[in-house]
Amino acid sequence: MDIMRLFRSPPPKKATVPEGTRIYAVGDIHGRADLLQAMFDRVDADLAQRPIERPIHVFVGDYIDRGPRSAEVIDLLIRRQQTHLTVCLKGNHEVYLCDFLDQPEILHHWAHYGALPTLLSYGLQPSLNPATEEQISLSWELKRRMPREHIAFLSSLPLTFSCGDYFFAHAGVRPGIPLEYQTPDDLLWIRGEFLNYEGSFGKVVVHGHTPMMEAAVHKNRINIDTGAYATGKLTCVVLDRDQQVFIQQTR
Ligand SMILES: [Mn+2]
Repeated sequence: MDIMRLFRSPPPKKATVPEGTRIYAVGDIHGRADLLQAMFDRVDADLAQRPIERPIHVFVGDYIDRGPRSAEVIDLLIRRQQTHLTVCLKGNHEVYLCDFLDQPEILHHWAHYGALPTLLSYGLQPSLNPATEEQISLSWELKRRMPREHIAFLSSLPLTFSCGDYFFAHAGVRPGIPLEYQTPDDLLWIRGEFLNYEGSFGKVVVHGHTPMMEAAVHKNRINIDTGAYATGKLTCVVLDRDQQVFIQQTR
């Protein structure tokens, strides 16, 4: 008898979500309210065509910056939450915006990450390279102009979500560390160590943060960031039982 046969692992089980649940997970939006609205229409059409008991929307963060309509994206997400079961995760860009309200000096860093279009979307008029005094007045002015519900929304975003065999986080996770012990820094910022790792993370990680021309399905992770602000392509992965289907909205 072949003793090794006893130890041979069974064929890998496909990742699933619980029966009756369907997840619509959307990648980095970055101020593209036009693509987000069009994506909602596509999701609504899909739900009308094949209804399901428990549809869950998951957004993997980076709602603002770079693209032109950040404030409007936040509005759309807040409104969507009122009518749909929705999980909005925090992205590294949302951290910058929250921090800026108390620490005007971080604009120095945030500006390199596409902050100026976000400030413009709230009706501010930053110069191209704001010095200390202007940073302080922009921070005050933003606090004055931002709707209360936007501040509440941004400061309450969770870092992770888990459903069935899937785990959702903005950037990814650090290999070798259990999912429940991941640090905010890794969940929001990690790239290389996560992207290059081919082993199991315990669940299939659905993430954004690192833009690709096409969504990428790997054994251990799915990247749904298709660089909407630059490519005009917003991606949603639909997870239903063991199926993974993509909706791509381009403009
Ligand atoms: Mn991003």
